Amino acid sequence: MNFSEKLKDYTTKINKALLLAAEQFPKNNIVSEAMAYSLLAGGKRIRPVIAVAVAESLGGDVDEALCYGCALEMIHTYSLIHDDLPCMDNDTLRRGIPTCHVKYGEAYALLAGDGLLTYAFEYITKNAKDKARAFDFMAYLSSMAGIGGMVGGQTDDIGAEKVKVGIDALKSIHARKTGALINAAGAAGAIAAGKDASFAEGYTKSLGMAFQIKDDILDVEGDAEKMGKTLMKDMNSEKSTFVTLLGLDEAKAQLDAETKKAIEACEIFGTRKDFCISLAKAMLEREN
Ligand code: GRG
Repeated sequence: MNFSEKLKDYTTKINKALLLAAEQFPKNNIVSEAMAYSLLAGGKRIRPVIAVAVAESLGGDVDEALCYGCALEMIHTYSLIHDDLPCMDNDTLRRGIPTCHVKYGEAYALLAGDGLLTYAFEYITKNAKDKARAFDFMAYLSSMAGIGGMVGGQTDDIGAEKVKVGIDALKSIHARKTGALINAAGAAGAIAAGKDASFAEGYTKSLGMAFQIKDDILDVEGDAEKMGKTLMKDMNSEKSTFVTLLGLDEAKAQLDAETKKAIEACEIFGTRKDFCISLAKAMLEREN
């Protein structure tokens, strides 16, 4: 299979597993419906893809990585639902459809986020085969998703609104807000292959930074329809981004540099490094 076929194969498996998971949410419950609405709305599934790709590249248990990756996608989806709320970014479009609070109202959207965050851990405890490894993953995942990771990054991101922050502060914010869950994706694959949680961090830290720089570039240069969300929000709100701080050309140069670092880090995958290299290149060229 070439890269595109393999990527499609991975995303098909991930989407099937997420559909099965959503079918297990309690029936006749409006918040279950809102959780499934956002979880199954599409999205690139990049975090579970990294999880299964890292596991396979390390000769690990791909099904176990898929289980961890689906939990990660639930946490990612919760963060998007909460990020879109009126008290945060107040967005009306996500993954090409109305945001969760536009469709279900603010209170149910808040609960849908809470429900997905909690269900992620319930899902692992119900579906993981190796409880010791699952515990290690949940320990790492909770540290990456919480106040020391994504929530802390989001907190500092809010604090940095309307204030010009330096490039190091911006990188620190995004290493946590966006990068932490990408690290958790790498950890999912590494743990499913019997390695330490931090084994693939060299790869995922650069991948996460590249992902965020590209996101800032797409906010300026992207196609709103392909992105499935409103663009130019950061530019119009005078928020510090890689593009506002560095300019478009330097942001693109840093994107190239981080992608190169991610590719170099793929040596840890030995002879099975090709997919992870192609994934880093695909993220550089992505249009959504
Ligand atoms: C509310 C605790 C809390 C955290 C929110 C993830 C996040 C933190 C905010 C999202 C805002 C944002 C646009 C971040 C930039 C990078 C990013 C995470 C983009 C969205 O992820 P994709 O591109 O989305 O993987 P899809 O829809 O493809 O899954």
